[in-house]
Amino acid sequence: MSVVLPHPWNTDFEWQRRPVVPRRLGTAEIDRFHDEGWLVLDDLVEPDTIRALTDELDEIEGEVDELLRSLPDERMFIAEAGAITFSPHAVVSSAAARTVSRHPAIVDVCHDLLGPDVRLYWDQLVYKSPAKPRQFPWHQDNGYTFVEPQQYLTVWLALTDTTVDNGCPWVVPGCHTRGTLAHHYVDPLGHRCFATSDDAIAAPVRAGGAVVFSSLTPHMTGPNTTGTVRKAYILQYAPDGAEVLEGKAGDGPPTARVIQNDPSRQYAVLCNGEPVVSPS
Ligand SMILES: O=C(O)CCC(=O)C(=O)O
Repeated sequence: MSVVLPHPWNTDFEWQRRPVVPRRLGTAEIDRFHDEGWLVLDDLVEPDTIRALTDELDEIEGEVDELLRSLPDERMFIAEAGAITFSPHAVVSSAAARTVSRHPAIVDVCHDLLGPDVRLYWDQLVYKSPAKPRQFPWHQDNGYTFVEPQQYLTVWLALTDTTVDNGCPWVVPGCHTRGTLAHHYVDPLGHRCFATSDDAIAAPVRAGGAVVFSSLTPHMTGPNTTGTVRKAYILQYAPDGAEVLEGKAGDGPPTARVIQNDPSRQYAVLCNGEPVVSPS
């Protein structure tokens, strides 16, 4: 990996670790998350729940795929039919997605790794098709949209068994403590903080398990070289009060700060340490 500069808005980042009485994770797992920036959690969500979620997400993805196929080059930004499709905010239309976003095991992981007051910040399905195999390049989630606090949590929930061959995540451990790194757009693949890393670790996970990592953990997914679609549902959780910084990073300071509390999709899942059972 060549020298990677910090993102221009990342001037005084310090990794935060709060004391916690854990609900789901062991202390060794919590230590490992803070040291390395990621964990694989097997069997987080039950098979029936994954099946119900996948049925609803498949319908949403079908519409996205149809839309992409109607466009020139069958693509929009980094989404391309036959390669990789994204659909944000499934919780707005899918009851199964809303249920999973408040799944007790996931909320307990948020409690253990983020704190007592947490909102869903973002959710999206990401399906990787084998027709046009491609890498999704190395990036930090906070390299796409700059959120403060920079340190939030991504739960990459596998809907199908994911392997190196079908495009499971890879991570670089330990970089998260530097805060957000500078990213560059590589067309048509996406924003990238570096091209390769000698420290990369593959994180295969079975359906119902999740790769849980920091918004500051560099990760990528490899090409899907199998005969079937790899399906994931990504849930991102942030401390209550998190803001998106708007503006163009190279052009000076942010032009606006936008609080992330849209009640239709950025609802609280933990309030004063207690799970919130319905959107508020
Ligand atoms: O699931 C994938 O293939 C990559 C998705 C990803 O890393 C992201 O959306 O940040």
